[in-house]
Amino acid sequence: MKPVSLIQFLIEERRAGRINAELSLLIEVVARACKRIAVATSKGALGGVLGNAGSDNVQGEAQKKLDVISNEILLEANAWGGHLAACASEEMEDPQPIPDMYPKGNHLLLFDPLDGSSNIDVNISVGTIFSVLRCPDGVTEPKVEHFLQPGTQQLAAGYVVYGPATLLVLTFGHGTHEFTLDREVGSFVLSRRDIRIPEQTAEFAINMSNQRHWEPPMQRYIGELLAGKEGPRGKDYNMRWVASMVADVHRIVSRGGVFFYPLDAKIKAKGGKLRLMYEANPMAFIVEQAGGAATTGRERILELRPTGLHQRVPVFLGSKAEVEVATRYHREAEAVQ
Ligand code: P6P
Repeated sequence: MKPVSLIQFLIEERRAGRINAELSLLIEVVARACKRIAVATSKGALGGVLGNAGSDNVQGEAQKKLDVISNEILLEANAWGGHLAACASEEMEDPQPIPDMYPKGNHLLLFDPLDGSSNIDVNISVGTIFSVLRCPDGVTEPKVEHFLQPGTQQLAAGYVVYGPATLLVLTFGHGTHEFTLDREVGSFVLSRRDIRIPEQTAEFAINMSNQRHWEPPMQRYIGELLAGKEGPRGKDYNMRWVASMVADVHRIVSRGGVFFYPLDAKIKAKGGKLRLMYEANPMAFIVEQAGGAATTGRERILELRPTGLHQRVPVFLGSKAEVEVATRYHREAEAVQ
């Protein structure tokens, strides 16, 4: 069968009336920027891009050189296109307006330019996560409050995982689709259409070193998985933890599984570890469109009403049956409190 390029896919989606020309253009620009990020990350030590940038981001985390480079690549690529009103990034405190000399569009782009970047220096897969919202009508200088829309309002969400292959996974709300970068041609080619995450799984991803800090329902749930065949679940489970959300989520999108970053005593005050607007919401949209589920352990992530651009939330996502069990345990525990 003739390969379908990302451009052809986007034209098909436009013809089907599922996206408009401006959104289609925006996705093309983001994908092109991510190809440049893929080149930068693949240079390793030869590119002089490893190690820390010597600065901290808004989260107070040490920025890697590639965090800053990736952020700049995405900002630069999207400045002149005419399809954006503003950008927001994990690496920047406030939204970045489109420079006055360029035309503005009706979309808001949020991104984590290089998620999992602590893995860069040890050559483990990292990724870019992005989310697209509509800019409210009549707003020409978007402020933080214009970005604070629930995840159900997303027009598109995607990630690019920079691994052995560079893959783009994308949804417009009509299924989740995967594109593989053909490095010789330099274009993304459709490699999986309408991905389905198996409802059942025997593989979970969580940072076990935090176990002593988890709330009781998480202790109960993970304890049951670890009990395996002899335990109440009656089967053995396997565990993976890459500590790069894009890599862990892509494994789940590819073959099923569940990913947890629960609240724990250490991070309770901050609301969680992962960020709602440019990590949890886009990943939840992608996972739900592939037949999976995504909750905070108590409520559906996509229905949360955001209160801050860099707000953190607990994340339970992946194979529906397991997310539902873990969420039920948390809701039951809450009900008896
Ligand atoms: P931990 C990377 O820093 C990140 O934001 C996600 O990509 C990843 O899932 C998580 O944090 C890893 O957290 O506790 O293992 O360092």
